[in-house]
Amino acid sequence: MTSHETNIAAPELEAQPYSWPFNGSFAPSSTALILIDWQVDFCGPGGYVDRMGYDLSLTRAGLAPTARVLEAFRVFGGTVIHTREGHRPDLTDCPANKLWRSKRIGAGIGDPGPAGRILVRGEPGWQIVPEVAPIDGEIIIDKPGKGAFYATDLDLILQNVGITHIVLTGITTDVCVHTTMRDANDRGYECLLLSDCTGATDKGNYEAALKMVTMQGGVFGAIAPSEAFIASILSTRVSVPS
Ligand code: C5J
Repeated sequence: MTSHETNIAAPELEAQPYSWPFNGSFAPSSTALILIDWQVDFCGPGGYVDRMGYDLSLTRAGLAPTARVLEAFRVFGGTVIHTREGHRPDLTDCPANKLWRSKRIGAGIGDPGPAGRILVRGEPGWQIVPEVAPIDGEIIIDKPGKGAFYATDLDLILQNVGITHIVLTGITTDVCVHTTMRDANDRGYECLLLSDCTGATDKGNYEAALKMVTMQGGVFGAIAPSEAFIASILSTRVSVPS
């Protein structure tokens, strides 16, 4: 007996404030795992978040659980999408107010730093950290803003692939993850945020961001620990005669 990949739908899992997904199951063919901005700039030494003086252990906290989810999800066979926040080297895609604010806090976008030019595409700080690096065939979305839909082809890709369910991980919970989740929810995607696979530059903001999702019966979707998600997708693994 050997194990084979299948397109068997995974069963609903325990989540807050409702068992996710609303329609009882989710299939590999229609589910995307989105890994938001796991870049050196947001969780590595010398990057943007580090330069702003925030505690990197908060944004790195979800990295190991996310690596486990990614491994299991690759076996499940769903669509994996990575995002990267960053700007063109000439900064023509960086709004003046975003640039001004970054300089004001001592981490100017485009300024040189230990991880190269801050938040600039192609620089060491802009790279995705090795623990969750993309592999061949996975989709990468480069975005100039906080939300992954703004000024990108993410929605077009999701529609073309036939995605209806989105599972989110990434950093930071209260900024790029929330903006993306809210936008995805408005577009009708059924969203789940994995609570231990995300982090913010402030613990209170992380907790509040999770709580916000669960208000009004799940105003943006649901949250669940990665353990419950992994158990659900691994339950689809069947042994069949080779
Ligand atoms: C921020 C992000 N926090 N990836 N970006 O500026 O959340």
